[in-house]
Amino acid sequence: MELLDGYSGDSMAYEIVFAHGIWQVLARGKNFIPHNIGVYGATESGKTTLDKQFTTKGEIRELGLLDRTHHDKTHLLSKERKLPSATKKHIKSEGLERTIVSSDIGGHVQYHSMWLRDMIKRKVTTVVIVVDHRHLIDSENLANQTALGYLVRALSTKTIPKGLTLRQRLRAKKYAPKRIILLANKADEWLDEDGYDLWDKGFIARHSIFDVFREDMYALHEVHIPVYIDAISARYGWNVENAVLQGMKI
Ligand SMILES: Nc1nc2c(ncn2[C@@H]2O[C@H](COP(=O)(O)OP(=O)(O)OP(=O)(O)O)[C@@H](O)[C@H]2O)c(=O)[nH]1
Ligand SMILES: [Mg+2]
Repeated sequence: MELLDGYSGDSMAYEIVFAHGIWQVLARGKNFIPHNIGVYGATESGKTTLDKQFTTKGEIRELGLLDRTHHDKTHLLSKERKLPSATKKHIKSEGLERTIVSSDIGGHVQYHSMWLRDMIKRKVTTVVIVVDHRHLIDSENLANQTALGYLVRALSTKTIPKGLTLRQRLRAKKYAPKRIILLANKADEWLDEDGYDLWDKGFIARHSIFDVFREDMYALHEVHIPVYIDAISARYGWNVENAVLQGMKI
């Protein structure tokens, strides 16, 4: 049957299928464009465990004292530390997928300025901050708040860390990540049934684990950086890829 001048129904259907195929290849191709993400947080919050989970899915062995992440000085007399190289990982969940590029930096206080250097050098667009529940166990343990507070102050005041080239310093003045994803890790330890109900309904941000971070989250909104909040268990691979992929949508 002739539908339009020179077009048979068959050839039109063929072209639609062909165009759809190309569209699908292009759409899927976008998922393989590398996104620079930066993963930061206090020591022992679970950043290396998360890095391992991104790399090879499944239960990650318990990491001990010798597994804490440390960085050598650039040379003997220097105060500066060598940044580790970033690696590519492909993450997928519920029809979403992305290729992310991240490095694993330690959380001890002496490494905090490396977070900024890493962010600016690699032009990180998504900052993932990993916290855990230590402040719920001991309200005097402020390590999570110190880590988030450091980043929030640095981003609000456009702090320029040492160890950047002139070009990177100029870039640093305009730099801001597009979004922050705040992940409360070790959910297998602190998320009870009521907490799970909150999470299931999409209201995990109301959980008391996030209360100590609220002022800092509002400060980020003031400088127009949106914050996505979620709970994960990096060790057991619960909600890890989904949380990051959902966070990357804001
Ligand atoms: N229960 C539980 N433990 C976890 C989870 N994620 C990490 N851990 C444990 O938390 C401890 C710290 O994990 P790491 O991944 O080494 O922490 P880190 O943030 O890399 O620490 P630094 O390298 O010092 O910055 C280890 O004993 C991990 O096994 C989790 O989801 N659940
Ligand atoms: Mg580590």
